[in-house]
Amino acid sequence: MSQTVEMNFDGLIGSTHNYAGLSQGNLASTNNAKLVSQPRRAAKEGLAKMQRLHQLGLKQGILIPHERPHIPTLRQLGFSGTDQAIVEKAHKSAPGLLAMCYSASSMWAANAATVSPSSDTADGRVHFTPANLKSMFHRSIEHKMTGNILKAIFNNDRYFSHHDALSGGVHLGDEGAANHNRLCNDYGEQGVELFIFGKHDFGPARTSSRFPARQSLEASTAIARRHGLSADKVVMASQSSQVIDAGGFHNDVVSVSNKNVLFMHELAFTDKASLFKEVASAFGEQEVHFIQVPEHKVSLDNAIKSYLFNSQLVNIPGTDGMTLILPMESQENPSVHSYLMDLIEQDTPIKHVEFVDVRQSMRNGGGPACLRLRVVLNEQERTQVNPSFVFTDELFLTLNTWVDKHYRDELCSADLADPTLLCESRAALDELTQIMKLGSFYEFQQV
Ligand code: SUG
Repeated sequence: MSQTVEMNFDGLIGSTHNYAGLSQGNLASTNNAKLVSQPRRAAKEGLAKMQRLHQLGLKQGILIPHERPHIPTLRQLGFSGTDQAIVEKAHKSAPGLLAMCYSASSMWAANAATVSPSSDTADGRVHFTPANLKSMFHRSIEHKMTGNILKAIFNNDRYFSHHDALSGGVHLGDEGAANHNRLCNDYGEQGVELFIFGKHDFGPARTSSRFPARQSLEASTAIARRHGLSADKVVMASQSSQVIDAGGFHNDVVSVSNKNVLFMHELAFTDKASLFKEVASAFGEQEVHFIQVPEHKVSLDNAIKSYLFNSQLVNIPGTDGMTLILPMESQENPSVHSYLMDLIEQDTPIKHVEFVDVRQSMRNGGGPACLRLRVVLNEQERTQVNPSFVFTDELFLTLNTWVDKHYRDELCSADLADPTLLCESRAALDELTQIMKLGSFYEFQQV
């Protein structure tokens, strides 16, 4: 039995979780703009998902929320005075900007970074590139803190290599692991890294463009290069414009992989035939399974509404076959549910389904897979992971109590004007750094 496993690091949902309608092309985000959010419930749903996967015997970790509202961004954009005064002034003159600085969007850990396991990289270290997330302002302010968190968790240069987010002006948009799948026979063996892009920076423009494409080919190529991946083990595939224009703003809304399985909607990629050929050739002798969901069984529309593919495809220890961990919305969608019931009876590696409730995140377009960052680690590398970020039953209880103490039941857009929300958010994070034994980690603690 291989001792190399996939560890999932989930984003702990921050206390300012709200619906601001910030992401054009993400239908849930725009359709639910200004809805009243429930931060306490959101954080507890996220913790319950982590606890479930932990109970199932999977290795689970946690990423901490970023400080929000992010006052340094507002200061940089010309607001001055006390932190409370800045919130009040920004609310009056630039409420949209304030909402962006309040977003708890770092919860979607699949967008935190691209990670290449040590068995794929030239120097035998695990490589991390935080995503620059430059296509959405509210997300573009995440990468520095994300990098700091990853360095705090994987704090040993001998095993881990941390890159800065890609720069490149308006070019090189990178959204991290949400557009990255890895196929392998066994986690510990060299795998094929599949990067999916929605646009060319320095090539032909997209022909149709109802919604923006976020990931560029040039960004994906740069990451493959910096991570030292072998050229014959990298596949670049184009996400179909039809998917992006239907609301599939990241590839993890239309495909998910685990080991030698790629589970996907039949319309997910621009050129499926080439993709299959390239992956099979990079994969070598071994078998690779492409499980395609046909449009006549589950329409793209239903796939995007239900987040069928934004699921975690996992191997649960002691269970034969793979398990799909799906959002409740997939259980409630008749065509998706009936497809799933049929799927597990077929001759494919997917044998089980399980549904989790992450509705608060779903309303902003974030399903189970968005909430997690996959990090493949061998036994030695796991000994180097900062234990504060490893999920345990005890941490589950501690964080539930912490959420109960600090999070509001509800938040509406008018609440963002209330400077006491800033104080509450900081009090929560201050205590969190004590729980996680991080010292003065956040910028507000360092002034
Ligand atoms: O970037 N939503 C996120 C959802 C990210 C989902 N991640 C993956 N598919 N991997 C986004 O669009 C909405 C925030 C708001 O509207 O308040 C938001 O940022």
